[in-house]
Amino acid sequence: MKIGIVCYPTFGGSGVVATELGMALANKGHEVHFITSKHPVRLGLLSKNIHFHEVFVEEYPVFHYQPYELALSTKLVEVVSTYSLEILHVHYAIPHAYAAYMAKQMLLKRGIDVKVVTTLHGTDITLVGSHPTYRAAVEFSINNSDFVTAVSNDLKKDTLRLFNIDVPIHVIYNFIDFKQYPRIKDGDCSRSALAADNEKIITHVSNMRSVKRPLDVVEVFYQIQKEIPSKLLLVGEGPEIEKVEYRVKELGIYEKVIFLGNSNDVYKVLCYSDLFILPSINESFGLAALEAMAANTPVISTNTGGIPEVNIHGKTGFLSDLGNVNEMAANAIHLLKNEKLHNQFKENAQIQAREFSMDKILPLYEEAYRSIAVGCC
Ligand code: GMT
Repeated sequence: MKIGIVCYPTFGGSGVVATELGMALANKGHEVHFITSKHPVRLGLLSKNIHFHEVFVEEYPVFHYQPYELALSTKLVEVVSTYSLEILHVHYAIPHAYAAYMAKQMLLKRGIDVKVVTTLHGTDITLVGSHPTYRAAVEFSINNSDFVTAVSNDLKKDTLRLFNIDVPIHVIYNFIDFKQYPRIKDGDCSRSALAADNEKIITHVSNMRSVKRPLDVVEVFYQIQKEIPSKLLLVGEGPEIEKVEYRVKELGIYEKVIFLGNSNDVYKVLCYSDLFILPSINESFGLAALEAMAANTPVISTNTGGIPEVNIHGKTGFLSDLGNVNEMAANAIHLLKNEKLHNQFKENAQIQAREFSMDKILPLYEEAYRSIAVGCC
């Protein structure tokens, strides 16, 4: 099939999922066109089936805000008609689903019926989308998509609670490409560069926004390192990082915390890790936790949003109420001190992650595309 993918090209989970999905579809022989404001960070172009189209917004002094949606919908019209795309798969409702709707209407006037698939990722519903500033437009774009997916049952529930939705929402979980993980085992995992043999490595990966509660990560680690020699690896950049640095210095643990910034090699970092911490206020899914589990890393997390659909309490990690850093630390220490239990959790984590392997999830998207394609059924 010929598929257009629209997403945020940055390090956010929705962009990562969209990019991995597009690359996997291209590997299966589909023609995939990425239509984004910048080259997506995880996108490799080494496939004859992958095309990239940049959405360019002309700066003009009259505009207080540059009209990205207009530029995007114009670009969508151009790409769909030039390459005869059958499907536009937009990730993140704002403004992508809205721009796709506009493009669809313009294309219909030209006799072209492109089908729009909207995937809801979380913050587009729970944090931003339901705000009165955007609510009507988000609701309208969801209701006028040809196929709507949400990345967890919890996000589907939130969407139905926050909006008046009159179309079915199909849950298609996020996925992981296990082909990336064997590479680690081929001798790439030299943890000695980061920690001594007797030290445990605790990891947190996020965009360091307040919804991720990176300060809770520091509080949990502070308690862990008092009991167990350990290092904390922080991967990602974002607005909370300065506060995190300040707190780490204040607690006198600066030499035990390694700030790695943004990374494309998350899977390498995860192969060093003994434990992953995800104390978020909310996660529609928690892709970072899944990536950790795929690399045999148990997860200490909150029990919010869709996280319990991924991280299983007492099996692949432990879940606690939001902000209960004492319990999170106690669970982490319990696991790290008990080698047999820790090894069991590591194994369980990988087994559970395999439920979300790309081989299982990709056909669900292909099935969705086929079910709405023009001429289908
Ligand atoms: O979590 C973020 O800050 C980024 C955000 C995004 O849209 O890129 O992530 C959301 O989508 C991910 C991929 O589907 C999910 O794994 C994250 O849980 C979700 N984030 C939230 O719900 C806060």
